Amino acid sequence: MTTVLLTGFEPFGGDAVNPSGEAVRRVAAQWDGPARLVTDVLPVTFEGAAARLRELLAAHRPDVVLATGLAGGRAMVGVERVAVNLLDARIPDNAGHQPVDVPSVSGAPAAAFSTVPVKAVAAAIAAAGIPAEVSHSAGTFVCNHVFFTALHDASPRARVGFVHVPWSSDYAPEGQPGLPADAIAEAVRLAVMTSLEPGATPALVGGALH
Ligand code: PCA
Repeated sequence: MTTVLLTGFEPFGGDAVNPSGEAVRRVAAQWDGPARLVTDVLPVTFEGAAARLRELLAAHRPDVVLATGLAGGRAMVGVERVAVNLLDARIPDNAGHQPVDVPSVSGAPAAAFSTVPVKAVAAAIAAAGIPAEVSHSAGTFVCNHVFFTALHDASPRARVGFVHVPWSSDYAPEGQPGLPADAIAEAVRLAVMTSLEPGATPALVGGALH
């Protein structure tokens, strides 16, 4: 049977909740999809998150790995296209570590592309009425580290993707964009379902001018 590993993150940066972790819990509670779903909520620490991810990959040998995290300030769900081999932390992680300009995985290439069909995933989420886009930067913090680690360490036959979500409306700071928590969970569920479908990413017009 096909196995999906779906992860979110614990809160960080002073937030009370992390909508990615909440969404993963909701998807797990309601899951009736066509695959075995393994979920976990990762610590927002460079060392701890990567170590936990590697444990999960070894224990479950997933066919699809979809990691999710919060991108506070974004208005849309962002289906990340590329992970860079770089840690450059603007704030300390939850263990107080703040790596600056070091590789995510020493000796690995500079970057790696998502292996889920990113345009199909963004289109499926948008078709459900939830704002979504393909994003070309997952940042240089713990999310990008987990994404790069997953692409590097998962089985070569696995599909690996990362989805950044906005703050949930209930917890968005004053004046900041947010989406309802149920819409975020539905976006994550649709990302899993679309990643399970066979086929390459469709050549939909997209891209970014800047
Ligand atoms: N967002 C952070 C780390 C954890 C999370 O949810 C990031 O984008 O790197």
